[in-house]
Amino acid sequence: MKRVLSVQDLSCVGKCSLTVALPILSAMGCACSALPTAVLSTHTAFKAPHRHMLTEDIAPICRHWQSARISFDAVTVGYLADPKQAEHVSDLLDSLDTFTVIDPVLGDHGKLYSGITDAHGVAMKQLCRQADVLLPNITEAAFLTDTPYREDVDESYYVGLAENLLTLGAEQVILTGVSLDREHTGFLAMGKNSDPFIYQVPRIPRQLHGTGDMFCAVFTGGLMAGKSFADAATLAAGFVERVIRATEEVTPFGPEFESQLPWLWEQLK
Ligand code: PXL
Repeated sequence: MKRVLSVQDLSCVGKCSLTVALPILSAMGCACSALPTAVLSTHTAFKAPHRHMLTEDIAPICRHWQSARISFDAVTVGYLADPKQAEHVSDLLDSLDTFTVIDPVLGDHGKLYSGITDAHGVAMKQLCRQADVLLPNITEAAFLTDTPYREDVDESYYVGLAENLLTLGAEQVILTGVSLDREHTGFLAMGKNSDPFIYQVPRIPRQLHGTGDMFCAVFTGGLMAGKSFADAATLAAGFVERVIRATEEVTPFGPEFESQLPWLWEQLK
């Protein structure tokens, strides 16, 4: 069984981060281990959550894993609660030396999430060097590459973002939230040595939290199940589309992804 480590927050209420990575990766047949970067009473779409940072726990956890010779087939990194965490996670990635997917969680829809500072962005930029696959949305890509955030753009804007992201050091980039017209959305994938690949699905005009975290988990689970890079990414886009369709009510409690887990398992047969 493939073993995946998920490094991101545990938001007690509101589906995102670990509360989606754990069930999705389990449903895809992976053993998912967790390194919570912080415990939040809710994700940041609710007002003023209580936050308990686990910044000082990352290094001792990592030391114990080293002494116990614990290793993983892949690591995914998502929301970090303060800039200092990026340094500890960087050391962790060095010591694990395994396939790494980084979703540089900073913001969405042209705005940074509450609590995310410029210093945080700078620290995240440094960390991106260690990604085999970097998985930002457009807001994050624009922030990381000092590019103005724009909507209603053409393919060249997205390709420009991906090219600039690749100069940060990652091997491959998957840019999510790529829309070539108002009726579609999807992703653009590009590697240091590969041409851009754009995949579009019908756009359902609803803004739901946590769908980027779902994309990351499904993509990683797909790769672990032996799918190609492109197939894992299109599976992730298909899953997110199904989740949005299945969600009857848009609330901060999050998208109804649970009903789609059996479909995900079916896709791996
Ligand atoms: O889904 C990204 C995310 C992760 N973690 C926390 C968040 C968000 C988005 O709002 O608030 C705590």
